[in-house]
Amino acid sequence: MDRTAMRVCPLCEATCGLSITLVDEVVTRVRGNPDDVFSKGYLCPKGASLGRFDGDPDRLSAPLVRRPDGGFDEVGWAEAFEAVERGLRAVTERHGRDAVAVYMGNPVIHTLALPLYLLVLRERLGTRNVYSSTTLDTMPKSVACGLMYGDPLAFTLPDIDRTDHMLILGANPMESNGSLWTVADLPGRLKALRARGGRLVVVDPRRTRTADLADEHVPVRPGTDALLLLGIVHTLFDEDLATDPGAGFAGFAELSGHVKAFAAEEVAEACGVPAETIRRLARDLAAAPTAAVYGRLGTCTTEFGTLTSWLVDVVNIVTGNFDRPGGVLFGEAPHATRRPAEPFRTGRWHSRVRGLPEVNGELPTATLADEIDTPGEGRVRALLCIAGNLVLAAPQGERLDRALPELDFMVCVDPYLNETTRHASVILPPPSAMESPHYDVVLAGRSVRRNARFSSPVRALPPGRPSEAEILARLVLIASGKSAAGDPQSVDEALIDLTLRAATGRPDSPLRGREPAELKARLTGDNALERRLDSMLRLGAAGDLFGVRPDGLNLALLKENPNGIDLGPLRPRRREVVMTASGLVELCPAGITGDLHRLDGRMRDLRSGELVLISRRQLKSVNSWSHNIPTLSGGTNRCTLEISTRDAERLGVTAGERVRVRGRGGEVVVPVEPTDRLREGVVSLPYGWGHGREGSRLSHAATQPGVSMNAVTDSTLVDPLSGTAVFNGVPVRVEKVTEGERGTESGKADSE
Ligand SMILES: Nc1nc2c(c(=O)[nH]1)N[C@H]1C(S)=C(S)[C@@H](COP(=O)(O)OP(=O)(O)OC[C@H]3O[C@@H](n4cnc5c(=O)[nH]c(N)nc54)[C@H](O)[C@@H]3O)O[C@H]1N2
Ligand SMILES: Nc1nc2c(c(=O)[nH]1)N[C@H]1C(S)=C(S)[C@@H](COP(=O)(O)OP(=O)(O)OC[C@H]3O[C@@H](n4cnc5c(=O)[nH]c(N)nc54)[C@H](O)[C@@H]3O)O[C@H]1N2
Ligand code: SF4
Ligand SMILES: [Mo]
Repeated sequence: MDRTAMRVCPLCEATCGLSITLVDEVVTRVRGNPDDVFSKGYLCPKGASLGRFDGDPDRLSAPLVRRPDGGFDEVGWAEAFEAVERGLRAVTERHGRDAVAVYMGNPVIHTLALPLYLLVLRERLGTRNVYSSTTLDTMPKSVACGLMYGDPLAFTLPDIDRTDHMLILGANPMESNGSLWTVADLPGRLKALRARGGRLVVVDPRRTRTADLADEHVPVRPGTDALLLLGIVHTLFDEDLATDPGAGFAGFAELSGHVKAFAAEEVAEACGVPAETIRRLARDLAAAPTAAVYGRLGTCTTEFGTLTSWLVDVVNIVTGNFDRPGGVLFGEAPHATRRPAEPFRTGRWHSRVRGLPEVNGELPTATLADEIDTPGEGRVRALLCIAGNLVLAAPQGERLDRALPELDFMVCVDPYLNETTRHASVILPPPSAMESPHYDVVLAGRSVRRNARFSSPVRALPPGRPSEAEILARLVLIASGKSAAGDPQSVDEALIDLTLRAATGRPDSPLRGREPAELKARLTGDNALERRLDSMLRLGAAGDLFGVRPDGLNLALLKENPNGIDLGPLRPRRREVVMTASGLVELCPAGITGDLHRLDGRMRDLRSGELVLISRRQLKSVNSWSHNIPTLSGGTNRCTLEISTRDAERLGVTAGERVRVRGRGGEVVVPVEPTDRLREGVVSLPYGWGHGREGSRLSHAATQPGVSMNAVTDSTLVDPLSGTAVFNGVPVRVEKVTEGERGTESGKADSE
């Protein structure tokens, strides 16, 4: 029987609404849903292949438990949870709670269940060893927002539909579809900006597809954007173009002092960008009626990630484009409630081996291998890896590949037996996205338009198969010292009670004095998780407050509107958002400006002639876990080292010939692809390859394994303020592989 269902795509941050056709419960077709209030029919090749992800025969359908001889047995769910309970308990009893580490990967933000349970899971585990892909990605921006606005999650989003001028640094939204910025059809919206006479400028060492679309492409030297932005701020002051943001802001006068040493003429050589260009970029920003500056991975995952993220918003502020339509605006999730103000600070504890500071309750993933393979008191003995592929994603992943087998116990919540999960003691596979309800708990707050969309499961769960929510709830039970066989819904029930008691108890609450039990009885949803979502929606910024605001949101209303509900454009709301100790936007937090001397030192010490490696993302890849989907691999989606034509000539290599790329973390052998898209001195590898490892079960990916970029990266290189790994601007040596040497693509890690 044919039927069609609506579901929001879980594959990237654009959150496109999809229309999914099923024949006899098999997904046969995926199209953009033209009636979706947010994405209006847009989809990309990955979304169109969602049915292939769903039907991938390599997806695990039952839990796997490691046998003493090293192989895996398929077991029943009860048995798998018992194994987890035993394994984790043995480690905490012998070594204490900090001996259990948890790592949370990128797909967390693309599910409903994971963000809603991970906070409690972390709390119940009671460990300081919390790691996530955030320190491989967005943490510099969080530190900047935490120190400037008091909230590490108060991200500023370019108002793409209303701006006159966009300056993009280190992002390639034409292929990534945007990040820390939920915008469906970003390619179309960037084109619309140009069509209405707006200007697009892209700063990137590589001429990307986004740069192709731009009015101007500035091929900066990798890792020097902070200098370029300082040159811009200096110009704004120097040419009297900087706008004092006035009341509500601290540090404007101080700012001009901090940028003194960074005149465009001073930074030009280090950035590889002429001073006149830097000055013009500043003048253009100041002259535009509205403008928005945006930086992403190429600015975050560099040695100066936090400084750069800070400067992006500094430029937005001093050009008068902060918190205003056409400039940058804070996101606003409909379910969000204002969080209690406690001053943001980092370094409340430090990592054992390298002494790196905690940020937002997490330690840097770049130091997880140290914590596992360095003997001594406090060593990590067990790992819960949830939706993460550490071996391919973390810097110097090959060292983790060697360290993970040293653990006493490792649990993975993951649909695949892949490069990382092959080291697990137990793998708990979540069901397909098609069998999971969806609401974008995290991404709704990063969306360019306020909207609320709920997707019911497209297809029912197979009998006996636990939802991802149930898997997580049972892990929470185990972490709470209870039996995994207990009632998983009790976890949600307890959280609902807590929320409702708080909401009815606060003196300023519109629900003050109401009975929590009465409110609880009004919640709807097919299970406890859905009822918990209903409570969040009702109490949130756009909620119905259990009838106090009758036109507000609740889950039942979202279910009646499968195309979603649009709540309008973003609005200026600095006064609601900012919760620094001073109550002001801090333009010059000491925790950030204190790092300027390090940058100043680097500016004077840039070695030219050294090749540096940057990462690239491919339109048809989803990080490390989509290469098993035949429709998304092959063609242009290959693992090659891009190198500038001049550098290729110098090394005497031509297209397809193999080179050895050697970094501090190790080396790989990979075919080259000479291109005029790259700045001289820069080479680029795609991230997420390196499949075909013994013990993994990714049959198609193994036919085109590629090499892992993170076999080359260096885990000791981090942005010290946020602990974020450096994936862009990694020093490497490249040499032609001589005849007679093994010519196959391969990765090898240095033995340390
Ligand atoms: N060299 C280099 N390294 C990088 C980057 C780079 O640009 N260059 N980028 C970094 C960035 S931005 C990120 S976000 C990280 C990503 O780091 P990770 O999140 O660790 O890696 P992913 O490749 O996204 O792997 C996701 C894992 O989740 C599983 N998965 C998929 N869907 C689900 C689901 O619904 N539930 C569960 N439980 N599991 C699921 C997949 O099978 C896979 O094992 O990598 C970082 N690493
Ligand atoms: N198709 C596809 N889409 C994705 C993903 C995917 O794997 N595939 N992954 C998702 C994830 S997890 C994320 S975090 C986002 C990332 O989203 P983006 O940040 O938009 O994606 P990237 O391709 O990593 O873009 C980084 C850009 O920075 C450039 N760059 C490198 N070094 C520097 C530098 O020093 N300075 C400057 N100015 N530029 C530099 C690179 O050339 C590259 O073009 O994409 C998401 N969307
Ligand atoms: S752009 Fe992102 S959300 Fe939209 S269809 Fe493609 S992968 Fe899915
Ligand atoms: Mo990411």
